Amino acid sequence: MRQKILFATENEGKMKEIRQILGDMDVEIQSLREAGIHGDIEENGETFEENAAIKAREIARLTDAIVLADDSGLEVDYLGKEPGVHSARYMGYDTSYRIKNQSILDRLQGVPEEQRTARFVCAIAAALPDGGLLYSRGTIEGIIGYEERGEGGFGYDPIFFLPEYGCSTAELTMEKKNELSHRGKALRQMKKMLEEYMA
Ligand code: ITT
Repeated sequence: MRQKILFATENEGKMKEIRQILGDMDVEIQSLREAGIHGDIEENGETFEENAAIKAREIARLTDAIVLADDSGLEVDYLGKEPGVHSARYMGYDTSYRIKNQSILDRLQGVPEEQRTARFVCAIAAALPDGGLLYSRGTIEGIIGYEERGEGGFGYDPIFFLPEYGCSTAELTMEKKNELSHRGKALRQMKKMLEEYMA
């Protein structure tokens, strides 16, 4: 039987990026929705790694599959690395990203470019059927822009600007974003570790 990987996320934006990178593995990849699992998990860890492990472990109790989870977020240096691990909860889970993004732009009003540095961070944890855990991490450095730009990606992408590319991550194709992004880097590392584990 083909090995199954369950990705413990309810974020459809993440799931699309994940499929593009892991899609060529010889495994079946399922989202929580596809597996019919609704995980209401308290992400109360203090680091991305802790939260990724909490999600992966919690869902692994419900399945025999390898369970992967991504915990990620935006660190804005001028805001003391907030929203960080609170990125999804910032101003409330259900608040639209138009409003969340505008709030960050407002809090950085008048702040010069050299102090607008920020990064996306992604930690991925894999809970293995033998009880083991694997971790990977990726980051991408950028600056907080001056307005929302682009329709691609999700979340904070429209305000995350890459000076060397002259655009926000919401203006990149998904292929290009995956090549450069925190999630792309963490997923490629994890893919290698899983291929070794399954060999
Ligand atoms: P799951 O826990 O179900 O995976 P979530 O959206 O709650 O979904 P996180 O707790 O990991 O996920 O929060 C990550 C948040 O960080 C996400 O909701 C975005 O606001 C932001 N984020 C992470 N990666 C991003 C990216 O590539 N582009 C834009 N925003 C991103």
